[in-house]
Amino acid sequence: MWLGIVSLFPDMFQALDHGITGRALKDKLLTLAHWNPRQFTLDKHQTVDSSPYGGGPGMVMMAEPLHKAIHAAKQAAPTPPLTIYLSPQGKPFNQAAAAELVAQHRAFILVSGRYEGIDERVIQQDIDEEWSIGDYILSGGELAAMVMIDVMTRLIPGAIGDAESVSTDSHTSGLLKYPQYTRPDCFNTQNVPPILLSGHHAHIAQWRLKQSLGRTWLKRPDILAQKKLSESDMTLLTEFINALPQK
Ligand code: 4G4
Repeated sequence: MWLGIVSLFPDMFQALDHGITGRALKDKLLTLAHWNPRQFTLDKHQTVDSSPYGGGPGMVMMAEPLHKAIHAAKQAAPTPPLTIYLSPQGKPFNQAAAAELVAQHRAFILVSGRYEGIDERVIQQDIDEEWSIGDYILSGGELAAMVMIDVMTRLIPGAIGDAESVSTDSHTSGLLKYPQYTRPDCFNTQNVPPILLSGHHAHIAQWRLKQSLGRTWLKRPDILAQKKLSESDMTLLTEFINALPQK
């Protein structure tokens, strides 16, 4: 997956040199290329921001350096790219959106805004889609772009080892993850659920599904409402609810 990044702070993306994204970069499953609007001013001391027309607080990223940076990124893309702007006004980005974007097998350009945002004419002329990673305000689009890159990289075939596994991830199944335990089997008087030590793989899978259904019912009823439950799912969930300690 090729990603062109347009940002005033390209060094921030070094955070991706670690862990799963770092390995995907090393293995060339992921390629990042950077364009800094600062490099597209007429001289390097010229500004990339200016006061908003109509007045008001803060500054706005000027159209020309940003447009030139996006244009250069588009020229360098290996295939016609989808150009994405990260903003609080965007469509809500989630696991399903990430899967659909990765399934497009496109090159992507991610535009990260700073200050109070970018000149609207750049959005109209250069941006294909506007996405938001959640209902909160960040100081810049870089962290939002890195969140998108991290989520999407995990969905590239081969980027995640068998040991890590996408298919049992929370949100891939539409359910929250079951509780997990590792050594020792007793910690500060608390034991690991005995079923997990039983070696009965079918029973363990059923216990985990019951926990996933129960936790989703308890913690994220909004997600559970989106999901079609089978007869056996309903039975497991009912057993989970009936086994809860009485309030
Ligand atoms: C565009 C307009 C994305 C971009 C204004 C970016 C939150 C998200 C920015 C701004 C962002 C998100 C500086 C307010 C950069 N904040 N929720 N900030 N601001 O995806």
